[in-house]
Amino acid sequence: MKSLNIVGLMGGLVLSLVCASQAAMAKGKAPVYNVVEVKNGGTIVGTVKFEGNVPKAKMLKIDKDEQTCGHGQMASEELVINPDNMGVKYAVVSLDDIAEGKAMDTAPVTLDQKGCMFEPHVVALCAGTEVNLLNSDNIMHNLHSWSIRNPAFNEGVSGNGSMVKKFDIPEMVKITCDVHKWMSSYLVVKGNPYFAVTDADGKFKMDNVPAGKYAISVWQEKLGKRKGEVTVAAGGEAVVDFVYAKK
Ligand SMILES: [Cu+2]
Repeated sequence: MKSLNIVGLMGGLVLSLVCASQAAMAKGKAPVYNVVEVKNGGTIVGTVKFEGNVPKAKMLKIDKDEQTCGHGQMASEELVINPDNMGVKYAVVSLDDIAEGKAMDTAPVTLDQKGCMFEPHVVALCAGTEVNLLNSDNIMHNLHSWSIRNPAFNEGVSGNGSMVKKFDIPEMVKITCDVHKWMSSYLVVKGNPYFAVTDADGKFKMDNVPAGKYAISVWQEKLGKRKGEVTVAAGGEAVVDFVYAKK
């Protein structure tokens, strides 16, 4: 899984992507990020797509609290590919090495437990953001954070209850419900505000990016990480299309 496809050019912007293997990726700490006034920033738009036959969705076996959770099976959201355009949903695209730019958005975000699934399946947020962890069901759920850098927790949450947790350190945090083993989600905590989660068509957008050349990467829980580069012109729009190619 090495190849990374390119990419369109728009507005005279030069854009290139490089290949990188997962093994070669350094796992260093997030660099220091400085907030500055961004004048005439650019935009990065693009898609994350899958190449090859769309795999059948993994089915989750529902065997508990069936009155609320439903009977039988539900499709896992660990890999959601749109068969119409091959877009990959819930991939996180980010500029992890950017040194300065727009302010961090730390408005609270929400992760719900609804119908015995986490909603949404992936939430990306700036470090320092509070997460409203909701239970919209009328049964007990649990919130188990598999965090290492942020304080871990493993707490029950009663029917229609909620709790608030703050994540101060960049980290990828898997969240599970230990009552219902099929339930999982990811909170992706970032050290700068330049990230986006792809939509159901695999599309993403980042705005107010200072002109410059940046490393850009995408992560998806089943497909892994891919790296590229992007050059953003002042006031311009750069297009980056990631493709998870067949092995
Ligand atoms: Cu649960």
